[in-house]
Amino acid sequence: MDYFSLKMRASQDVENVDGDRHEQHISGAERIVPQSEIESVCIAMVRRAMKHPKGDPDKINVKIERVAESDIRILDALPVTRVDVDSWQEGRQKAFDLIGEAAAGIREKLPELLQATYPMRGAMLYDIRTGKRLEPNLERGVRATYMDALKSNDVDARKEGEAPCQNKNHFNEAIVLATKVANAPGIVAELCISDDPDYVTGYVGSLKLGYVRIMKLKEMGDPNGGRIFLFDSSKATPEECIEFLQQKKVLVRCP
Ligand code: WAQ
Ligand code: MG
Repeated sequence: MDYFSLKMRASQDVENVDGDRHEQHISGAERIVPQSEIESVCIAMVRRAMKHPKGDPDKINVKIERVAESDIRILDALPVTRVDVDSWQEGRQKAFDLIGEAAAGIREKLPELLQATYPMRGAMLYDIRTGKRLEPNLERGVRATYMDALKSNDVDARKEGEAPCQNKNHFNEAIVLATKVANAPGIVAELCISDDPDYVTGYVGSLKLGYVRIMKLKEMGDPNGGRIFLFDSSKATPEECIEFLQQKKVLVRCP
């Protein structure tokens, strides 16, 4: 049976000080579902776009692509653990410590790298061997795409009468992304902090550590967040890694 990838992007037309108009991203979502679910998922995506707290969209794009089942890789979700902390400062120390174990010598560099991700829409891809950034576009970063939870559209996975995708579930979306990223060639660890001002929980992820939720990684109200994918160029080429992140179709089996 074939599947279909659905991707939604919503944007607003904004005018800058020079009078130039451009599209500003407000929301996005993606799914990989059987044919029978295309319509309902499409409706849920449009609904999500229309109700986004960042404002009303001027343009909504929904792209639907057939995906051969033989091109889909099924991965087990990273095992989840949770670290409670008293403050976001303590949370960051814990996160940096964990990543320091995964990649020697990186710990001191993390605060500065993290800062550099704040304006980016994608993730930083950082080579721990050379200390170089590997994103083809440094402003945008690398984006992981073509992934979903296996059967996340099951009726029992959502409330009665509520379509999936309507409201963002940070954890469900993050475990899928983190699992894909951890399995990418050459990736040794990921650090993630949401850019949503009222979502302060983040995580460190890797095949070794699993998905470690750190309950406070920033101050409530802080709009800054970002992702760092730590890569080891002695294990794979950047091209292989980026190809996997951007092209490989992945379904994540969640417990
Ligand atoms: N690929 C790469 N980077 C991305 C992607 C993607 N598909 N989507 C977002 N980013 C980057 C981007 O720079 C964002 O600013 C940053 O990550 C944060 O994204 O267990 O909500 O979507 O409860 O705000 C973690 C859940 C939620 C923790 C993370 O991230 C938990 C979250 P956001
Ligand atoms: Mg966000």
